[in-house]
Amino acid sequence: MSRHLLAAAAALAIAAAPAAAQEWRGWNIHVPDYPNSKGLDRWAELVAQRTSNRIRMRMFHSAQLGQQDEAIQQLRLGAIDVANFNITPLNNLVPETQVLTLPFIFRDVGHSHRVVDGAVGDAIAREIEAKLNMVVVSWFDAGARSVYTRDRPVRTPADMRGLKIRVQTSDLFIDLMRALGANPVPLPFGELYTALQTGVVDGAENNWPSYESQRHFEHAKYYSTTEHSNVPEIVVVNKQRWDRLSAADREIVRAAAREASALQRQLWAEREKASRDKVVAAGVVVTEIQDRRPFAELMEPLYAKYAGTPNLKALVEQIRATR
Ligand code: BDP
Repeated sequence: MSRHLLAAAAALAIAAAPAAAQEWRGWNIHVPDYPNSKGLDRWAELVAQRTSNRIRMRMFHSAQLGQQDEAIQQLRLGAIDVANFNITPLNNLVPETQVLTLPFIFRDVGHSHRVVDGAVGDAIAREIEAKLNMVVVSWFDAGARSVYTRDRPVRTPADMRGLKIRVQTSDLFIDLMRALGANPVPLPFGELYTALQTGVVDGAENNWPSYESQRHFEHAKYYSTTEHSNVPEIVVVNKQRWDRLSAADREIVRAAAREASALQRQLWAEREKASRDKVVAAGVVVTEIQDRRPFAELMEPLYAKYAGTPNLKALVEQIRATR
């Protein structure tokens, strides 16, 4: 065979070979048995099956690849390929995400699903993609966030006065705590256990599963059901990774992410109850807030500050009109 023919044959062989297998790195903050971690594992499993292992996602749970703000940065740069996190840390970067974290914006869980799975979720996903170089492929649940404290229970906003309360990196959450009279302390999730233990903070706010799985209840045993915010979570893919996929592979990745999200939502509902039961059995004192109006009234000014532009106001109206 001539050299030319050999070269042509080699080129043909390369063209005919299946695309090289890819290994993606996935980030998540939670322990391996958390609903989100299990949802991500299912996603990886489905994608591997449906691409005959051409796309393998290796999920690193428990913040092994870094704390949340750093991980988001890594994802934007492409050092991490996929991730799941709640949208609060995007508030300062993509103002449209603020509307989903506003206090008491959702009527119930069903309402939040219809909003994020519908036109509002799509509009916010487009902004995230354009500004942050990541593609939203599905949404996970994170339930309602409530306040928990070390030394005494919170029954009314007056009980919050002067308390140092940990928040995520978000101006909206900083102002939310100030509106209640507390002193917000932005801290990474992974540092919170020690901060509660040593009294660097007096309390924090989160859903039942995070409160339980991070063992915060060991040092902050008063949980008050303020349920001030229902922050949805996103599942995202770095945009360069996404853009290099064929249309068929994109469909596989997206459809599998939606299926993973159905599983996560089911596991979430179960875990919320199980976590609550577990911490109550461990001696947590639950204060049921029957009337949330005094909290909601103090937070009302956040709507003007964080959803004051015509565009954000329209999103808030669209959320309220979603049935
Ligand atoms: C959890 C969210 C996670 C956040 C964490 C926090 O799932 O994305 O990082 O709260 O408060 O509920 O930092």
